[in-house]
Amino acid sequence: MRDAQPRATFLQEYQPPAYFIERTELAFDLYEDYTTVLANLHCLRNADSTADNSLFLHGEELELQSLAIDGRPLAEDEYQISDKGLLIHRVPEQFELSIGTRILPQDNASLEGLYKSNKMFCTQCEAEGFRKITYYLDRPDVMSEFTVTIEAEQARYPVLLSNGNAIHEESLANGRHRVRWHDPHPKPSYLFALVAGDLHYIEDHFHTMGGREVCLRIFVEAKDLGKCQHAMDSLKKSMRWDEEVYGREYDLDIFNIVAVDDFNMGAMENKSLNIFNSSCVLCSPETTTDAGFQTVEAIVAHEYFHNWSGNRVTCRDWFQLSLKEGFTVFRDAEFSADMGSRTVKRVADATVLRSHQFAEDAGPMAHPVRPESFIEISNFYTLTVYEKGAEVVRMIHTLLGAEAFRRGSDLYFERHDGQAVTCEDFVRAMEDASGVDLTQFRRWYSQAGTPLVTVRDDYDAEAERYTLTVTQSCPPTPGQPHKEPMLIPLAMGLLGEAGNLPLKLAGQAPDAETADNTSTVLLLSEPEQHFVFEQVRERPVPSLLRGFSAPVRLDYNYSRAELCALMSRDDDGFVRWDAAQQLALSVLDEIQQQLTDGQEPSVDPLYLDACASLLADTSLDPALVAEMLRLPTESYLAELAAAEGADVELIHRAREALETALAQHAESQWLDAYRRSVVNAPYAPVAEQIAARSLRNLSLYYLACAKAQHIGLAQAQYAAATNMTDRLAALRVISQRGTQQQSDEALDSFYRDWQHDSLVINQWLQLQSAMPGEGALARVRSLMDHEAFDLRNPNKVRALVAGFSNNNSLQFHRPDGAGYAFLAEVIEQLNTRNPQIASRLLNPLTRWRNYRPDRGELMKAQLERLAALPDLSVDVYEVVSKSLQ
Ligand code: 0A1
Ligand code: ZN
Repeated sequence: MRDAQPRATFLQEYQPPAYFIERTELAFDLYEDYTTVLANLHCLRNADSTADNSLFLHGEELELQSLAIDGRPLAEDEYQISDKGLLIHRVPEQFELSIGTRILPQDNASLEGLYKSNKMFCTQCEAEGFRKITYYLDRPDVMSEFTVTIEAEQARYPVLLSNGNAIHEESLANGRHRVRWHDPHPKPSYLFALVAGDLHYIEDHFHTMGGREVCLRIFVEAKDLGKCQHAMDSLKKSMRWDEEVYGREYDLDIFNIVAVDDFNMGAMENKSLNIFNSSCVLCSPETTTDAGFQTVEAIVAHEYFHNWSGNRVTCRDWFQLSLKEGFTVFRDAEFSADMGSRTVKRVADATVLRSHQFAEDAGPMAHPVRPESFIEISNFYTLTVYEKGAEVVRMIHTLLGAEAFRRGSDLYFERHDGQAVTCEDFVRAMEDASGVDLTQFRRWYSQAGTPLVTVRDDYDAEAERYTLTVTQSCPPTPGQPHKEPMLIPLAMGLLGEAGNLPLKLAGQAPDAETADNTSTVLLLSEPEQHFVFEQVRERPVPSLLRGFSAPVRLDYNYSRAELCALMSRDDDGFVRWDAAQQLALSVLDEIQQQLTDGQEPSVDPLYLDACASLLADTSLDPALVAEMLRLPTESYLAELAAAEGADVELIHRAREALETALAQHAESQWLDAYRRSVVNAPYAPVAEQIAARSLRNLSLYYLACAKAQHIGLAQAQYAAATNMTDRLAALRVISQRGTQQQSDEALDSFYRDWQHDSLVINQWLQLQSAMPGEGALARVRSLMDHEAFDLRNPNKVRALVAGFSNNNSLQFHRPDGAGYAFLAEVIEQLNTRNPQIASRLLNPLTRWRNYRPDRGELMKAQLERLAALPDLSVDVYEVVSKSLQ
């Protein structure tokens, strides 16, 4: 057990800084066994502060070598050092503070601060990593103009980068060289970046709308130069899109991206020097799947968009994280929707939200989009802050309409350029620009939990009146036992026999904006409300939560026939997909009941026929068809069953039964879809091709479920594949559905072909982590000893370990608890080395209350074992202790 319990930080305790740092001059001397950092900080007392004249600077794992104010070295009794930082007892109103520190980046496995990845030096400072570089006011509301000098051995580190513009370069006599960078835009320390290495780059240019010529470079290791083009194309598209849709122009003459292999997250928006996890920037058709191409495009865009939503206007404190992340995720989602298929993107986002964010909202780590307290901020880079935060911005967009939303965004950037602000400032700008009152809406920022919207209806045939009764509630979450009603935009329509019906809401003029008047947005603000539609000539099927207009659970008692109607005929793509999902869930429920009663499962032919005709309908978008026919995952089904205690075996058996029935019932349609969706053109990551491959590869999977002999199709596809999407899809089918021998042969041959490419091998690891059968855990354990695995590399840990615990439900939840023990072992190994990754791995164990007591207790036992570790990191402590409360 830890000696002292880590303390929480509270939003309510926010105090403005007592000092500002107007200018920051840093000098780095990089060596193989240590690095020295000399910081000259030009400090100024904050005239508004009532604090005393002491100065506390954050600092961790630093060796102080010198300390002076205005050139005068401080005596030992003038300051005090702790494991959290440096306290100087008395400082003047305005002064230059010089601090010399020594750090050990080569030993830094936490990947926060300055560290080494392969042979290069790089940094990660968000959220609180800068304090591992030097003593500093490491908080986002202290913004400073940075000048950075980097000195290193020229042969090993020919490229030396930091933020802004290079203003000086010189070779030194001793084989070393020096480069100085200046960033004219004041920024908080979390946006500082430094890179030193033997890097190569591709270069391009962008003409901004204001006539500026920007030099764009992507820096990578020499072997990866051929994999940068898609990221460069994505960057240029993002820059243009931000100009066209938000009127935002880039503000420097250079924009650099660097790829590093060891990185805790996807990428980081450091001013003009974005650092990327190599998995989120490198791609080529031979090595990267369609999903990989889409990820690169989305993350390049996300980081670029942060230049305005995050950097020019940043966060006052870390409780406001969603100010930049929610808004930026909304921006990148809209960008992706514009670049590809809007409906498919919406379905993908809704799936993540429902299967993972709703679970977070219902679990022990539940927190509002703007949390009120945290122990370790790294634990709050969550789906709630990012994805639900984006949904909150999307709802503002829906409530205001596109034009007023854009006025709000313009006002926000104009009012707050160069400032560190709050979510409240964002909402106020939206209100001021639109005149829409968002008072009640603000609860989305402060209340945790997923609202439940229940809809009941009544049709009066004689009066041709259709009434919807809508109630809302929100379950209690830790620290929030009681919730107030939210303002929820519920987009909807009514489906009749011949299509969607025109809407006439009692007491309201027809909606002028929708030409055909078949869609509207109901505003839910009360615990219960009635909406009356008039001149409804037939009993309609309500088409609810169109476009997933709010991050809520929806409850309406659809019959299966009604779901089939929505699935095949509704105007809204999202509702069609959702109906298919609801139908599958209802059929799965029935199968579970049959299995529980000891019966042979029999699948409702209504469902099977609906799927078969969907598959046969060539007028539909194949990507949407594929998404509609993909069954919910076992972990999502377990979340849904949480209230009664999920039974993993039952869920697995039911899902397998449905998969087999669907495969066999529609075998000829699957075969037909497989044959007709072949792409003959050269590979391109464009919506049309991606859609075809998606349906084709799903068909291949179902065919293999239908009959063992169809493995031959997968083997043929594997042998003939010219891109990684088709190759990996075939390998997945062979490894999951083939015989042991077929599977071993294919996996071995894949390894032989791709062992030189670490990112490809990560996909191979991930695929194996999800392989079925009782040997799964032993396979994962032995892969941890494989030459291709490296515990220091977060991508490999995610692929193999998180891949197993998240995607291999049945084997992770083995009855003997060995899956849980394995995960806890890995967490223990990473606890002190890389606390952020250790803490993220805990996620599946935090759900222990969702399972039957036999499994739940075994999961809990592992959390208790971790809680008792002597050197528990703050990151792991927070998640473990909250999970056990
Ligand atoms: N701001 C980055 C995400 C990020 C957060 C923390 C990191 O290290 C702990 C790294 C990156 C983004 O939203 O892309
Ligand atoms: Zn971000």
